[in-house]
Amino acid sequence: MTLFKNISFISLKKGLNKTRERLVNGILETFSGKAQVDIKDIDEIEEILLSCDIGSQLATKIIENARKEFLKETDRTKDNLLRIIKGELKQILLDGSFNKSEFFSYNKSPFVILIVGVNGAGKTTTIAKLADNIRKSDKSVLIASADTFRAAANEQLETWAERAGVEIIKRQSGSDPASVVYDSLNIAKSKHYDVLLIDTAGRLHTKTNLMKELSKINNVISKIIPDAPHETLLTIDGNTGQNAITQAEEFNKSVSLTGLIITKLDGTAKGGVIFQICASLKIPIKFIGIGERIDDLQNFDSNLFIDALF
Ligand SMILES: Nc1nc2c(ncn2[C@@H]2O[C@H](COP(=O)(O)OP(=O)(O)O)[C@@H](O)[C@H]2O)c(=O)[nH]1
Ligand SMILES: [Mg+2]
Repeated sequence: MTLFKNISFISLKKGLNKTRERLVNGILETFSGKAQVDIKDIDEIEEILLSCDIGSQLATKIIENARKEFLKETDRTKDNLLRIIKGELKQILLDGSFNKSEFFSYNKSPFVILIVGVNGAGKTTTIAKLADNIRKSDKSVLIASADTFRAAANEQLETWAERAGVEIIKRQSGSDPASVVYDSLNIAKSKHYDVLLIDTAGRLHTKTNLMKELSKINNVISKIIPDAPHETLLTIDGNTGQNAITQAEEFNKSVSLTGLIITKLDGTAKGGVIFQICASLKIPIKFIGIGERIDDLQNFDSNLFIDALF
């Protein structure tokens, strides 16, 4: 069953404005005033690719491939070069075949989703957005506020939960997050909620004790529901660059990640990080955040992403 599907091409396009401006307009401007692109000038777009956080390895590969392909073309206009680069970028997303527009689906009740990530990545906001989408698709959703570390976390989640119109389970700050998770799971089970979303405290992947705490939360979950969590999603700030890869690798050691959420793509020209992530990790991108409002979360779809970007 599909949990929900939320893609608006218009919002996606708008959300990717800054990256498009730098990437697409940047490439076109590099060759402005020239009727034909000189093969040797193709190297000049490397800097643009790098400034969008596409990563140096990938940038080199894209340029090499684009040059080879462009050589075979009779049409040497900048528009044709852009078409080739678009094709190269699309291929990167499609090669991560695990990314192919599989909409978020569930077959368990409660379907348990654990959200993890570093501080400020957008976990709480994303949970609210997920909750809103799930509720709108007529499924019941409960939120566990297991960020017991930050005093204001409960309040923040409450405000959001209110906006999304869903219930939340919370405890005093400072209490054991695993116990909030324990209680929430039991409530979700006994009251037959369709989905349980678990918010967690932000933690640096370099802090071993906090990473152990995540493993403990995981153990509590699987003790109550053996095959849960059904999804463990790492939230990554789209401005993170290369560090996104490190974060994913490190978190994956403590909890086995089933997917990624890349947030704040609207606020950055560095949306090229999506390509770097697809090329380096074997973890699917499930959602992207393209704004601060509750409806600014979308399912990630490779084809639509490329089309919106260009
Ligand atoms: N522009 C933009 N801001 C976002 C997005 N997602 C989250 N934020 C903002 O990022 C900040 C941190 O978000 P929060 O959910 O509290 O992060 P957490 O510490 O991981 O729970 C907040 O100001 C959010 O409004 C997004 O997709 N776009
Ligand atoms: Mg939070």
